[in-house]
Amino acid sequence: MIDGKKVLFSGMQATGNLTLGNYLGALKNWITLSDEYECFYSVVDMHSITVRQDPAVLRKRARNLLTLYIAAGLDPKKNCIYYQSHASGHAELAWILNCFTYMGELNRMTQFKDKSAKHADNINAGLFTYPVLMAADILLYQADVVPVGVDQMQHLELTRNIAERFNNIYGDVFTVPEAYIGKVGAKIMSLQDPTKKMSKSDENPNGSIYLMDDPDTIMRKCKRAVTDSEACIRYTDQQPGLKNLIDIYSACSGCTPQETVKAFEGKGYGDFKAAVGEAVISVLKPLQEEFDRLSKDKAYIDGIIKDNAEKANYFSAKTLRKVQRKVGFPDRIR
Ligand code: ATP
Ligand code: LTN
Repeated sequence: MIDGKKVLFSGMQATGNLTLGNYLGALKNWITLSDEYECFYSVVDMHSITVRQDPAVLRKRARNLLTLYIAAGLDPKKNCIYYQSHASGHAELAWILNCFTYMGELNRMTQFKDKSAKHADNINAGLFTYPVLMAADILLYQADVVPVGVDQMQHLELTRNIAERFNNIYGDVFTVPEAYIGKVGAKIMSLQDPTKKMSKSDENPNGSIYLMDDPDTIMRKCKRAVTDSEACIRYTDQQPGLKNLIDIYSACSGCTPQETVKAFEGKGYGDFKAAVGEAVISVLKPLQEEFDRLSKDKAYIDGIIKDNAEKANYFSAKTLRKVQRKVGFPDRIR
């Protein structure tokens, strides 16, 4: 609890350009929840270097991502929007938690398996212990709730297990966090292969709608989305491409999938795809305009970065000192 409010933590990696999946699965829920909780939204740049990065590109992307959090509607005066690498407690707590995490647990993580298959020439220890750094992110702020897409559930379960293990040994040190998964949009699929999740690292750019895509590109991608030959608008697993478009439309226009199906009853796929395109454009256009405006205001963004790094360090140090004392590190002499 901070000032009587429960705490929320979430983060995104600054790798690649954000997709509509990232927005509907995560960012959009962050905004909905931000009034209710004391929120920490991190640009997790330390996680990004588990795969090789060009330093200049990473720096640029991290700043764009931080700006995008604000452009999407998160108030940086109320929410702590900051770079993970600016709060040294993340790395310090991650080290301690590494000593409370088993190799067997990390070996089971599907994201590790996927990423090591994808980056077979660089299976580094950081990629393996990635979930422990994520646990440290969350536990450092005593987060009650963590809004993420479905793909992060396994990491969140591990975080809960580590917290409970630590608490069983040392008493109630960590809040055990809950995942928050949105009702619609928790797993947006590729427009070209609806069995795969829409991902910023997909090689086929037509599978993903990027948050910075212009209206023509968005419309073209929606119209070319893979569907089926049933020619009937239904929300079923047997029509995964169409189901995904219904999810996208519903999440963008704020209705349920059932309402969407009803609204398009008897319509052809062509009409529906165009409506999906329009719905996506109407969500992304204001976001893009705000992003352009904020990007030009260097002093404002720099101020946010500085103030929020201080705030993150202030709150994270509290937990870190407590943990250090519990495990037996000597007190500091002041
Ligand atoms: P990468 O392709 O580089 O692994 P990613 O697109 O999966 O990246 P992350 O940075 O890992 O994105 O995810 C940021 C947030 O967006 C997480 O909460 C994740 O669960 C959510 N997310 C990512 N892709 C989707 C998707 N297709 N649908 C819904 N949520 C998603
Ligand atoms: N692993 C997440 C990003 C991430 C995160 C976090 C999300 C790192 N630390 C803490 C929620 C809470 C991902 O790949 N999407």
